[in-house]
Amino acid sequence: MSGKAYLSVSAEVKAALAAGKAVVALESTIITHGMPYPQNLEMARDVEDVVRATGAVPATITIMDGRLCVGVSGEDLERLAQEGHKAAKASRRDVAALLASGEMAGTTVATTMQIAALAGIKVFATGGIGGVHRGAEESFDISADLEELGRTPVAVICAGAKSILDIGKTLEVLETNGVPVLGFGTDQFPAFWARESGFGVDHRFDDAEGVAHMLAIQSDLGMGGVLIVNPIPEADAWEASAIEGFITQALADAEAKGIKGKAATPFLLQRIFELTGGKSLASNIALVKNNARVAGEIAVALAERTTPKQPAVKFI
Ligand code: PSU
Ligand code: MN
Repeated sequence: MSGKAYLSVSAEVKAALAAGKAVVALESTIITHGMPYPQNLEMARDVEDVVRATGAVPATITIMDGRLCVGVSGEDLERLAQEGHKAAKASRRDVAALLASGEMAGTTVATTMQIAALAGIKVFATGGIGGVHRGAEESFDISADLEELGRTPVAVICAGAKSILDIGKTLEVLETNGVPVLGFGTDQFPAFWARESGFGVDHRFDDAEGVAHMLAIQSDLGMGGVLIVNPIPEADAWEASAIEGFITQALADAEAKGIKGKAATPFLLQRIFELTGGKSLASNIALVKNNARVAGEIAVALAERTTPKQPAVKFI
């Protein structure tokens, strides 16, 4: 039996994949652990609409009822959003155990990539990736997202990484894992709420067609994932210095409470939400939508490269 036996792909996503149409995978840890209810549900629905507006089909990915779900119904999305932190947070190591128990889970970037690849989806939009945590030289806390990007052939569109992480070390590990980092209309690696981090990207692309061309070559070479970083829209961005104080405070609170491991990222996100009086959430939602739009455009450009619009001429 192959891993595909555990997939439940929605009729809409199945039809789009069979026809070679554009599909964009969306993760669900951002729903369960990244934002509070009901904003998480509203965000999940809006992001699907943004993908549709580009002509691509959204495929929200989750683990539920012992299945790897690709494309979830409105009802299931509601269940997941309401469950919030009570749902599991599924990293790569958790997948088999969660399929065995039937527990509901939000899938992280790593796990969403794994499931997307199994379903044949090549493009995935999220908010920010996990990375190397500050102080990782002591804690060894490096997100499984970085390893997955090295091995799984899915393009991930994000707004960079939060500066709750050590961005310099995160970029070093991405390089070690052979992950190309493409700036979408930028030379800078963005820091999630801030458009700039002081670190550069490996290569810059200014349009979706250019990215699709690169992705097609990456795929021909049989290589792994690609990270495409898309800065938060200017209107919703923060100055790095304005958010740094909240980040330092959140990190100090995590340390004082002894929060570690898989609880670290959700705790820090929640704490920054509280410290900014909820303002960080509005920016977070804006950047996810912006990534969904760019991912949709890239998926459409990729589908146009690989699927001829006219049926091929037959020689008789
Ligand atoms: N960063 C965010 N928001 C998120 C996450 C990261 O700004 O919701 C989630 C993503 O699902 C990511 C995961 O894959 O946290 C990383 O968790 P960890 O650091 O435990 O690997
Ligand atoms: Mn971790």
